[in-house]
Amino acid sequence: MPDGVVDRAARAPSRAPSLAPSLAPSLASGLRHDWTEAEVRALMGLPFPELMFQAQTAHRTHFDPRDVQISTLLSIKTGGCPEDCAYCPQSAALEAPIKATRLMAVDAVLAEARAAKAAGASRFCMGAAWRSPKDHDLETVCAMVEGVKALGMESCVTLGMLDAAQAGRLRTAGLDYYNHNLDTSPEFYGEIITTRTYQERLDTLACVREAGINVCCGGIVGMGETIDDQASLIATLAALPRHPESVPINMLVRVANTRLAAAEAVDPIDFVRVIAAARITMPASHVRLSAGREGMSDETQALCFLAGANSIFYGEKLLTTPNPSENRDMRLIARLGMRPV
Ligand code: SAM
Ligand code: DTB
Ligand code: SF4
Repeated sequence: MPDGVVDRAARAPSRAPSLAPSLAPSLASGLRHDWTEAEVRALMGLPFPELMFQAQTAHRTHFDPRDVQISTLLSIKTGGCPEDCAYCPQSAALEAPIKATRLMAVDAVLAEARAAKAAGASRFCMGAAWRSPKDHDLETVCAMVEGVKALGMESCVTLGMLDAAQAGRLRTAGLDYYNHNLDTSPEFYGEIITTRTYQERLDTLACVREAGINVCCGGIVGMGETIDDQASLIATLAALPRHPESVPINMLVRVANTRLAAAEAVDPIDFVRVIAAARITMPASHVRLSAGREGMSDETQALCFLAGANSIFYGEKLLTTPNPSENRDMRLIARLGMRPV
């Protein structure tokens, strides 16, 4: 076994997560919800040309392969988070935590949204470093959602765990997407986060779904997980009662001070394989090439698009870490003969 690869057999077995029984798989869509980890693992092990062929075939059945959906992120409440996610620079558990800020004012957020729209973004995503939102903060976020909608942009928020009433409140405000990631496989999850369970994540996703909000849910590659874990994450996402409309695949940004600051770098080709597996198993979903692009070559990003990624985070900052400049992204999209949507 190569250095840095964790032996799953050596880990304690974890409880299989259960899905909300009220949400029956939608068979009418023709999409599969019964992908097994072994099947996804086999896909990821295909010769690269065959994997790319299957991914492109799946992509073209649902999308124009020239289109790249453009979302801009803003951290509306940074740092001081009570959770212990090993990858995250916003956890208060870090030895040298970043400075925590208060929730931004609505006007300041809308000024950023206007600038993002002018730069070419169609969706504005607002992130808060919370375990879950407090009611009075949720009201402020609802005002932000209403303001973003009034600009003619799609809205997305990621605020941590939600209950049914909170999800309903966001829906009433007009929220289009809620981002809440599974992050990794159920088996590896305990190595990364101890303050929130996998089942709690699935419960939040079920509340978002039942409220009628589109689901944005994906994970991170490069946290020391095995290829089996990567396949298990994709199989778990594809086994949700409805596929997330948006599937962000993040390459770990190794931030100083975090527990994963010294994680081994991901082989870009292996990363492309995960993108392709997401595309093949969730063919009607937008697959977002998310965090980690700043450290990627244009050629790696081009391979991700060929593997079926059709969305990016756009703008010079993600939440707290750098992202490629808008000029670099627009140059790349133009160079590939693709188009922002
Ligand atoms: N606090 C909320 C939560 O975790 O539910 C929302 C914000 S949180 C920063 C959103 C997602 O960003 C995480 O679930 C994780 O997948 C991703 N993320 C955070 N830090 C990252 C990093 N260093 N590299 C890659 N992805 C990261
Ligand atoms: C997602 O999957 N990736 C975004 C978004 N959803 C909220 C966040 C990436 C954060 C990267 C680290 C940072 O900038 O703090
Ligand atoms: Fe908090 Fe979200 Fe970061 Fe976890 S990922 S520490 S919940 S901000």
